[in-house]
Amino acid sequence: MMSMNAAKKVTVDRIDPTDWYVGMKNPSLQLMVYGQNIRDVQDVITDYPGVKVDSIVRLDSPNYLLVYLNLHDAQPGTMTLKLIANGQKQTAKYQLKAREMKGEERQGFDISDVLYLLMPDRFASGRADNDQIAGMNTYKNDRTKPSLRHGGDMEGIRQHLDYFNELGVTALWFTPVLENNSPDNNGFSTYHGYATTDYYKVDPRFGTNEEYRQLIQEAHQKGLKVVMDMIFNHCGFEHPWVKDMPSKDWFNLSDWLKESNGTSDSRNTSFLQTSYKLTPAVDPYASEADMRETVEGWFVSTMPDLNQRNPHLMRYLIQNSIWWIETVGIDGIRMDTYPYAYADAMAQWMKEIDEEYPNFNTVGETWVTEPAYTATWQKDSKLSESNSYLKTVMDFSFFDKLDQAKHEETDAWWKGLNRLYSSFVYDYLYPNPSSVLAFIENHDTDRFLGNGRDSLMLKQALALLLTVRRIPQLYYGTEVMMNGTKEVTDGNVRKDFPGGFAGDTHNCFTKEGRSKAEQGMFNWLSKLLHWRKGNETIIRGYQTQFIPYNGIYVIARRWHRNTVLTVLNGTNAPATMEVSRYAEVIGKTTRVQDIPTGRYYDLSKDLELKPRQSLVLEYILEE
Ligand SMILES: [Ca+2]
Ligand SMILES: [Ca+2]
Repeated sequence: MMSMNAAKKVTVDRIDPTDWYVGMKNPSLQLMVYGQNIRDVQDVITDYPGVKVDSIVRLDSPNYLLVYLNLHDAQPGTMTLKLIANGQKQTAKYQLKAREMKGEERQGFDISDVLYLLMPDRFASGRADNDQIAGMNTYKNDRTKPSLRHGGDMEGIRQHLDYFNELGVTALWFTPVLENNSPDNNGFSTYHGYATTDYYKVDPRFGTNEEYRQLIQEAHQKGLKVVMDMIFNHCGFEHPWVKDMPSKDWFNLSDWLKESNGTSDSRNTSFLQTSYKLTPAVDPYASEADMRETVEGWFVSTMPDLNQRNPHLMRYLIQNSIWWIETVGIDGIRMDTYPYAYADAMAQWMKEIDEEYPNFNTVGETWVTEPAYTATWQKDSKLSESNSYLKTVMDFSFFDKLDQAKHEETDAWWKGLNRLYSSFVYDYLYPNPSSVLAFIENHDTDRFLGNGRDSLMLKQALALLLTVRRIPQLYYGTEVMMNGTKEVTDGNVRKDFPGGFAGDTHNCFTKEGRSKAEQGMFNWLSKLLHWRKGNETIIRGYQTQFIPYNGIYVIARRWHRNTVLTVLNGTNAPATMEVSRYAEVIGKTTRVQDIPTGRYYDLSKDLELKPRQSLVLEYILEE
């Protein structure tokens, strides 16, 4: 045993953030210094002009030290920090960079955009040399196994940037790209990236931080925004914080974590899994027991739940999100499992992002199927006691109602498209309905088509999604009718994009490679997407909806006299649209064009619709 007085070896092994930026509105910077016995440091000194050491915070682990700096008057350059401990002096160099642009200049995604969600592992592989990375935890690349890695990467995405332009989407959202160095065994999959093991490093199987930065830069040159998926609720079991916990309250359930001795054994009786129920977060009658289970229970036993009430941890996470904005130039954030984290801490995060980047946007994953729940999470909601500052929430109600409607005939009251009509009624609850993100499928749901290929119903869903007062989000492959359900494995709704991988004989990146049905859907959708770009009626227009009648659901968007009329026959039989019923949005208009097909229709008489037909009619209202 070493005596208490003996000088222990002190090292500086790592500092997070890896570097930082001067000229931020908030001049404060937390450095998390990791190294052997670094807690023994008595003093931190720097003579770099404009930098002051505000405070030093010691945590429970001997190997962490937090140094809070104030960079108020600092210029870009490399500063030297001197850390004095046990009569020894350690020095660390730290780079302060100039910002590429002011925070106000960063423009987030909004209703004028269409997001395209893709999984980097499953979209396209541009390099084979990153499929196996030496020194990482055990994993396999095997494209025949839906739950293992398939080798997709940043370079694969980069090589197909023109494809997104051809399709007509304007923003890309990748599922998490940060390092997930968890072993691919015991049935635990890692390709999806939701178990972060390094908040400052892109997973090397996807590429380097520099490749990510270049990909975003090239996307910007092609008019495409990039949204980064982040997770503050939990990290991966292989994160260094798990084996050497910075402080006792770094994780929820940290006692269990210690008892389990770094192994994920959920049989331990003290383990608490989240109920996956988000109602306690908005329920005025919620019990503390339920609330605790929701927020402190772990998502799964391999993803330790972070305690965002620890202000030092939250500062680390807030800085991390700012660092990625500054370093790679993302245009938005999608926050995973938003309501599973502490609401006050998340609101503080959003408030700070809003102050630094007022035109940036973040969407929180708010997986509740009633608008009355979802709306409370949107910024400035009067329904909530405290402001979340979260600008964009996800409309799972739209997804859910559509999922039910697609199996039903639209009747005279509740069923079929009536469900969508009723869901939009609740828009009065949202402070800003134009900043609500809607989708028909994503990586966590069955594909819209299930195991079928019903293109008529898919067109109805897409026609609605792309014309209503929402930020639309597509999921990769919808445009070529990719299908699948989660029944056997999530991997079946996350299949490889055809043509993205070496040896693919089916190539959906080119017209020639697509089947007739795939090309038909691609064509129809891309016409709608290109038309939607910059369309003022869709971006700013008022929305008027009509109660479904004769099985037909009609929604109008109007901006001055410009009108877009979405007409959906929600039945499996022909139906007649009685034009006079819609006189207030049709007036004396006669000849109108259906955007995705280019066909003309005559509104001077009743419209005969085919089974499940969808029309997106655009015209200038004649009064
Ligand atoms: Ca690869
Ligand atoms: Ca949590």
